[in-house]
Amino acid sequence: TPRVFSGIQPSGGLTLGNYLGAIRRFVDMQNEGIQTIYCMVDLHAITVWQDPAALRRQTRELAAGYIAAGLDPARSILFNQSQVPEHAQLAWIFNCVARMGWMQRMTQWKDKAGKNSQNASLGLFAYPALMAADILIYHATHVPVGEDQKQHVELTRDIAAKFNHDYKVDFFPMTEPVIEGTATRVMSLRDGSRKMSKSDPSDMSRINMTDDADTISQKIRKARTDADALPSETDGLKDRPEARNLVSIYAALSDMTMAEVLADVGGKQFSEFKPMLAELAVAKLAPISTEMARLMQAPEEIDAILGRGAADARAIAAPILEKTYEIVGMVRS
Ligand code: AQP
Repeated sequence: TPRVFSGIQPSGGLTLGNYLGAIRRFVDMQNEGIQTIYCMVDLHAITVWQDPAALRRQTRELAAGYIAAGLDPARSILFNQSQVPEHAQLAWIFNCVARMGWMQRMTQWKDKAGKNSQNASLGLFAYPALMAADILIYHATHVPVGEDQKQHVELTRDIAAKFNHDYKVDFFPMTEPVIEGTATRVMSLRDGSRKMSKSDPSDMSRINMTDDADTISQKIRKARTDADALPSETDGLKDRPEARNLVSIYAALSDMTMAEVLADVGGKQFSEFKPMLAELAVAKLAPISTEMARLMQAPEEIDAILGRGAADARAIAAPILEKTYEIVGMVRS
């Protein structure tokens, strides 16, 4: 039976990239009636320094974002990772299964550690092993993610396969990434070669789910573009990453294909298209940010939802961890 797991780091506010690349798929899968488990991965967030008060607020805000975007705590299990200790426990075993060379090849590690990798945390290096544990502690079969996380889901399969091989079992499943939609890789508004990211130092590079209408409009107006008019077919977006990005955001928000959007707006200048995009973005995002703000008024209710979610998650995770320990040869008494 299919079981879906995914998570987002509470390492900042939610961006339009997280929404279009991940959360919208989370909601679709919940609404298809599949068992869905969605996490705020706070243990992952601290692989780079987080101010404790900010981490708490961002975790609750991420939960509010999930719910405001359509996740229903009665139908999806919602919780923060650190309340289910089985994630970290399985991650240790996977640290002993995964190889240093596998981790060194990860593009996220290379991007985030940068040139000064001797100064990066050990946790940042081991990030993908914890992610594999997040997924496999539920025997999840499908993981909805943005394009940037594809490599980590493939590594999860490598870890599962090596574990199964080393212990001569058929225990962990080969999880499939689910990368769907027209905006699986939303790019920075300031640089069409970088993905939109919640930790980008420039706030103008991203649209936050909590931005007000004026801020959204201003960011889109100032978004970097080339000087040409929009093409009328998708072929014309080749070598125009900024134009492609804005068209794909428009397509995703309006539930159209890029070709359909270009059939409508081909020939227009950005001075005309940007206000259309701003209006659409405000119309789609304002109800979510309003609901997020309302939910944030009652943080104790959010915490109660996460507590119940964690209990439900542990009910699935604990027996899988016990079985794993037994396979590995740990004495239980
Ligand atoms: N720009 C993006 N376009 C499409 N999908 C995206 N995702 C992130 N950015 C984009 C997807 O959102 C989910 C959660 O990501 P994450 O927070 O766990 O880690 P991340 O990919 O590192 O996201 P950020 O926003 O860039 O956070 P920081 O800056 O803290 O690293 C994933 O499914 C991801 O694919």
